[in-house]
Amino acid sequence: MTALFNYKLKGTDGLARTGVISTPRGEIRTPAFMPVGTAATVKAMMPESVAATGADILLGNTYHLMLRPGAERVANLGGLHRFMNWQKPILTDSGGFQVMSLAGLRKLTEAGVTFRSHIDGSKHELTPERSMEIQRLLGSDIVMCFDECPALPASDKAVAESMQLSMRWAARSKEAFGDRPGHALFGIMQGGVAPELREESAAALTGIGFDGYAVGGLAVGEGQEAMFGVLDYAPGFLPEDKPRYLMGVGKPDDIVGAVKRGIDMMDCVLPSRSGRTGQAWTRRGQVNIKNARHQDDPRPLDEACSCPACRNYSRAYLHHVFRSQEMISGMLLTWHNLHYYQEIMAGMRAAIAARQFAAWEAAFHALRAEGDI
Ligand code: PRF
Ligand code: ZN
Repeated sequence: MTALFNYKLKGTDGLARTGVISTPRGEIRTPAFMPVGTAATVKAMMPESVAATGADILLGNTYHLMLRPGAERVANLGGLHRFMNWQKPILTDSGGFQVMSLAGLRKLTEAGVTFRSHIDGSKHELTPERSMEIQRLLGSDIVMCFDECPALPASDKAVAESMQLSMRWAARSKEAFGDRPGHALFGIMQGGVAPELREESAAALTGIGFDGYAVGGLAVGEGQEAMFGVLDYAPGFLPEDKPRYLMGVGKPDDIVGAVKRGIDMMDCVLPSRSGRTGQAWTRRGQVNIKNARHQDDPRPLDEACSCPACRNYSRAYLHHVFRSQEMISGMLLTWHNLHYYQEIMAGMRAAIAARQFAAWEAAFHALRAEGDI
């Protein structure tokens, strides 16, 4: 009998991997990019449109949903999938990272973290146990351990102590999660840019045993070179037969570099957030639709893109609706950006399966080097 949740590695090319995660809510083709649906919506997108871009899974946030509308309320309304009308898998982040970046007046102890809501200043507590309970109430398919992530640069001592606290929280998360067939729990590696701390963290997590493993604590100010430096060795500390998730990454070239180094899953607000601020990501790099050079341009954003923004609208129109602050501006650019990100993922999956990743990567970089013309 195959487990309700499992990962099957289908092919490799160098360190890059392609595979499939099977869940009761459907399959996740890896490498996978997860659009961010923080507040039970991928902003400016209907769920069916998100699916049309090729996304197999969304990310939701414990922190935001516990504050508004509240996890118990979502549970009473039938869970997050039903609440937001997204029936495919959902991965939820555990809240600690968002508390540290968004909440006011934080207090961190061995037990967990108390904080004030960034929305109304009300007081709340998150612990590994409460985070597991919230993610269960939401009905999350992939639950993340409750962890802590220091901003970099930080002293070696601070990074080590924070990592060790996260490992104690990982053990408590596993205990509180219990046995939930069809639902997965992922551990989160910490340890900053120190190889020995990354190795210690990976050993602690694999000792506890998880359904998948995240690389946390990156893309927090260290820069791409340092991040790739960690990704040159960190995935190698993790089991080959489980998915590896790089949290909160990133730009298209970050994603390609991460997959090249053995990462299977990623999430980032960038394609959706920048779509709402007039930034488009294309095969030829970044395009700022605000720029006056687009105002008379009848061409699409990207002539090779099959998304609705590129099939049906000119750069001149996209420029006009951005300048006029029309809602359709964020809708079209978000759709395009998410479509482009999913095209990158599909391209990498096919290239890895065909053992053509190096050629695919060279073409990816060559077109970007030409720039937007
Ligand atoms: N931990 C958790 N969520 C995260 C991160 C982390 O380290 C990051 C770091 N890039 C983004 N989101 N739980
Ligand atoms: Zn497009």
